[in-house]
Formats: sequence, structure tokens, C-alpha cells
Amino acid sequence: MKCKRCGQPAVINMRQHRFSLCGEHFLEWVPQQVQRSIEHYHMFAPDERVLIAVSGGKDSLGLWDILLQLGYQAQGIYIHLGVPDGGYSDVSQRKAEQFAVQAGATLQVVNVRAEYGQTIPELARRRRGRSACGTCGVVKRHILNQAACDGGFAALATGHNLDDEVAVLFQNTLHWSTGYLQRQAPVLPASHPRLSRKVKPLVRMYEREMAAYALVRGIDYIYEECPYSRGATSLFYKTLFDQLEAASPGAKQQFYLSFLQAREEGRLLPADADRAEMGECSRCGQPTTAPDLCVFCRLWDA
Ligand code: Q46
Ligand code: ZN
Ligand code: ZN
Repeated sequence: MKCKRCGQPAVINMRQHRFSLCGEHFLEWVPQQVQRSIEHYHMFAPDERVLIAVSGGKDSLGLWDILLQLGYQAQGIYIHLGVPDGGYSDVSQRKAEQFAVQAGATLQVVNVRAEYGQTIPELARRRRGRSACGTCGVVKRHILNQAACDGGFAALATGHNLDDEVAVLFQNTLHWSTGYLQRQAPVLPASHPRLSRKVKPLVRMYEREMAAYALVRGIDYIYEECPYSRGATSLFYKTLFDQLEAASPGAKQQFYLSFLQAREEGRLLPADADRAEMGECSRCGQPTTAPDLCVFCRLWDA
């Protein structure tokens, strides 16, 4: 297995692209791919400031590293959820902080318990019948959006990779969730002055490529996934698509890119019609479709 560019021994064989690359050329190739996506989907311009949601994992740290290399003004935000199992939140915070120090970049840390009085597991336990992930999603969305707005960032970036997007797309397709399908995009424009533009610069990168990037680049990240993700259906869909990809290299990319094309050309089913008007939450001021308090503010009152 030799590098397509220089003939040296390769570190990765990408069957989906039908070529292999050595470490040096792979580290050049990945940022080039990400830059192409940023430009192709009009995610942000070089003079715009970007806030990256950092989890301490390979994707978000890899994304931060790539954006800094490409010369973007990228800051990070880490949310300490208070997940105690195996010290998950503490360890992942350390990884994010270490990376920021080494890269000389700014990281904002929000500790959910210090800020709001309870950790995500505590809050989820109080709301019996609600999953930790459902609660977590509401809290993370609120904090990220608030931080992006308050900090005057042009865009909020997340490290979702192609495998993540494919799993979500499959789930949305299985349920024909047309509303979600309409909103699943590499860029979501800000639909309200207090909502930030959301971008996913890694949508065309395979998870395997991001793992290899972190390894070859020497990024120290948390290997463990959040313990609450165990048994998630999205993980099951990922293994299904891994099988499909093994039998037919490029299948994941084709599924996702064909969907984006259909979406762009207006060939999707119409979204659920009743998109309610957005008002503002009377407590935090963030946009909401609820009549008084937003979902986030109601969480803490229950
Ligand atoms: S962090 Fe939060 Fe995830 Fe952990 S509790 Fe669930 S949603 S699994 S991306
Ligand atoms: Zn090479
Ligand atoms: Zn609110």
C-alpha cells in the first residue's frame, strides 16, 4: 500500500476514494477536504469568527485543529455536563483544555452544575421518564446558542462527521420525519436574530478518517464515548452502515450526498406544514415556539 502522491508507505487506505496516503500527505489532504466543504456549502468566511462545540473527542478537537491550521478565527466552548461515570466529564474537559493550551487557542468552559445548580444526570433523574440525552440536548443547545450570540460569533460549528450524519439521516428516513429531513443540512442559517448559524465542516469526512487524523497528528483525545450513548439506536445504525460500506465502498457518502442533492433540488417531501411562529422566552430571551418559557427554562422549574 503506497501513497498516491509520493509513493512512500501509506498510513491509510481509503477504499471509498480509491487511494492511499502517507502520514504527511494525509495531514495535508484532510484540511483541504474540510476547506472544500466550508467553501462549497458557504459555511463561513475567513474574516468571520467561529465558535466550536468541543467535547474532548477526536472529531471536535480534530475540527478545531484543522480550522486553526486553515487560519480561521476559531474559539472553543466545552460544556461540563457532570457525567460522573469513569470521570467522563472531568477527563474530557482536561483533554479539551490541554488541546487549547497546546494550540494557544481560547476555550470557554461552562459547568452546568456551577451555572444552573444541577448536573445533567441529576436533572434527568428528577424528570422521571425523560432520557438523560433528551435533557442534555436541550441544555447543550441553549448554552451553545447563548454563547455564540453573546460572543458575537458568525457561526457555531460542531464536529459531526459523515458517519454521524448518515446515522441520523437513516433514522429520519425510517420514520419519514420530513421536518427533520428538511433541517438536516451542513449549514443551517440563523432563522432568528438570537439564533446562530450552525455549521458542520466535517460532513464529508468519514469517522475512520477523523480517527486516523487525530492519531497521525498526535491529538490527545478522550477515546470513551459518553456512557449515556451506550445502546443508542444511532450506534446500531452506524454498525449497519459499516457493513454496507464494507461490501460497497463509498455507500455512506453516496447515501448522504444524494440526499443533500435531492434536498437542494427541492425533491424532498414537503416539511410538516405547521411551523409555529417564534416568540421570545420571558426569562432567558432565547427564541421559542412555546407561549411563555422556553423548554430550557421549564426544565429547571419542574
Ligand atoms: S453527551 Fe449528552 Fe450525548 Fe451523553 S448525555 Fe446523551 S446527549 S450521549 S451527544
Ligand atoms: Zn505521501
Ligand atoms: Zn428560556
